[in-house]
Amino acid sequence: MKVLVLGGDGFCGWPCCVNMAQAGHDVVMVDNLSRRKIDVDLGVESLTPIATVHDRLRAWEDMGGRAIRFVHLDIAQDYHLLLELLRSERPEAVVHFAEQRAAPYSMKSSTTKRYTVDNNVNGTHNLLCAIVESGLDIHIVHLGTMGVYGYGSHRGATIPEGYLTVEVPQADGSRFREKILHPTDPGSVYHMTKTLDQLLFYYYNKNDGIRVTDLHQGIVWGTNTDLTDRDPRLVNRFDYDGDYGTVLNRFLMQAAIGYPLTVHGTGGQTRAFIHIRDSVKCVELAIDHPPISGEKVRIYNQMTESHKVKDLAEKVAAVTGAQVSHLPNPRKEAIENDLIVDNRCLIELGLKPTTLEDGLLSEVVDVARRWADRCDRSRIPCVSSWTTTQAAALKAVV
Ligand code: NAD
Ligand code: USQ
Repeated sequence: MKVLVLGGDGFCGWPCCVNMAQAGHDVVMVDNLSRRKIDVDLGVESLTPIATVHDRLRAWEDMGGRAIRFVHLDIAQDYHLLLELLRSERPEAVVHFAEQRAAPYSMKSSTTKRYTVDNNVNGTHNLLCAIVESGLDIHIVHLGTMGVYGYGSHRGATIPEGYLTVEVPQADGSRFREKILHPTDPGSVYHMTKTLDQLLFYYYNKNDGIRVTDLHQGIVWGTNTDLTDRDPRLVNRFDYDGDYGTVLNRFLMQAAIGYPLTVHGTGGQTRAFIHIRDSVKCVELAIDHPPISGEKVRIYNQMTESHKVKDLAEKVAAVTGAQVSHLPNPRKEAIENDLIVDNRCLIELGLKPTTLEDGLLSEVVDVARRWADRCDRSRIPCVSSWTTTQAAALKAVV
């Protein structure tokens, strides 16, 4: 199958590109390399040393991998080039990873808020518009987020896979039942862009019959897959800094360098997690099982387990002997929440989850400890605050 991977140079996209090429697909990687540029702007680097995009692709071919072509293109800005690319390549599927994905980065300033909205919403809308204009029947597989459902209390209710069945009371006392998109409750400007993506998919699916699978993914942890582990030039990125590092990978790296684990507030925040290997597998499953013509947007909850942040810190501390610290929370978020998630669809399609128990120790030893000397400790603190209230609380402890 011909597959375009938008954002294929990123943390989730790169292992997906090689996995699809290995599976025999004809892969075209599209990226504007903005993530690498943001590293330069922020003055940070991936903990793992990552090769340039061209060296990565050459290394993959040197090792006998099926060639992956690279197209340098900004999907949010270069609409006509994107349309031309669709017309010339005629892909059967487009996997869409190409968004600014860090919540703290999206909350840094009015500039990063506006960039995140412009980039993410325009990029998704350009893709939908270009597919309609091309007249091609292309399946979009989009990487959405569990965060669209929100992290307030769900009062013990299980979060369904995208759609909620509601009963609507009528004036005459009768009721009717309807399946609606689950209400959204974003917790950052970044998460808000994902809720807007959802509406764009809903509309273009209803109006133009565009086939979409929206993968509501939890926090991805881990670094490499079996394929990106095969050569140092294929190694995947590992973000640990206060803007782009996600909680579990940050804890693993902090444990490896003897830095007290940075729990925000009480650590009562519950979040959903998935290992990078499983993330890659889920995208493969989504591509192999496209929606049929006329089907509404298919939504899968792409996560394998939920944990409270403080429990994760304790697990990592138990394995490594790390200290745990509780810091003022730079985010405006519930201090405690429940999170029960229905994830049956991907399990039924064949996903076999990698659990924390399977992977934690090897991730600390093989990756975080190995590259510990590349860590810039001054970039660990999370300094991007959600409002002036959180900024003042952060300042009070400096
Ligand atoms: P990433 O930043 O590592 O990768 C995104 C890639 O997209 C980068 O290579 C970047 O250069 C590219 N890109 C961004 N805007 C672009 C544009 N306008 N045109 C072309 N390329 C562009 O992020 P990631 O962690 O790989 O995340 C990929 C997707 O998965 C994102 O949409 C993110 O929201 C979603 N997701 C990630 C996680 C996670 O924990 N990493 C969890 C849930 C969902
Ligand atoms: N947290 C800490 N200590 C840290 C870092 C984070 O306690 O050092 C806490 C945060 O306050 C938050 C939780 O951990 O309560 C998760 O933070 P995170 O940075 O790991 O994840 P988040 O901001 O939600 O974003 C990440 C990805 C994003 C993806 C999302 C999936 O960056 O692209 O969409 O996970 S989800 O969380 O399911 O919405």
